[in-house]
Amino acid sequence: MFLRIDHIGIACRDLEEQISLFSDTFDLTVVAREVNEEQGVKEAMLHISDGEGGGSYIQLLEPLTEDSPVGKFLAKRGEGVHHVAFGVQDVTDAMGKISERGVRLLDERPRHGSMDSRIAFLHPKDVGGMLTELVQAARR
Ligand code: V0V
Ligand code: CO
Repeated sequence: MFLRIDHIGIACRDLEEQISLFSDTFDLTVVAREVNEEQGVKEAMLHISDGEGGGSYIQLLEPLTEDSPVGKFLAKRGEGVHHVAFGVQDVTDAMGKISERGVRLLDERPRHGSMDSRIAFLHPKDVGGMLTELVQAARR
């Protein structure tokens, strides 16, 4: 079902500071930046490699508000890994299959994600405590 790891999402308090840390330490390049109001984040994608159906990235996330998903996560757990996102061929298809297997979807339909992807989240309590995202990358 999964093509690759699309990205690891990392919650941070200061996006610019974290971009400097990751790009300087690991020689990574920022390939996209976006404010996603629906998800309550300001984010940056740092490219790692290219794979089947799309690339792999580190996604750095700064919350827009304290009561957004990343804002609440920072208050509860502090900075660190927030979610793991898997690349899929067809996000609607994957959502259907996964939900039939008893995992709760946090989204009823795909949402807009980074770099024009289509995304959906799975409940962390049903996936071993890991907030899981499905990503259908935009066609290149
Ligand atoms: C919360 N929990 C987590 C978690 N966030 N567990 C693992 N990883 C996380 N990131 C746990 C939390 O500790 C609670 O467990 C339980 O889930 C319920 O959490 P809560 O604090 O009561 O509830 P909320 O209101 O914080 O909601 C948590 C969920 C929410 C996961 C439902 O954050 C959500 O809907 N997330 C999906 C959207 C999202 O995260 N967007 C930002 C990334 P205990 O304490 O009861 O045991 S946007 C993005 O990635 C984009 C745009 C992209 O990739 O393109
Ligand atoms: Co993400």
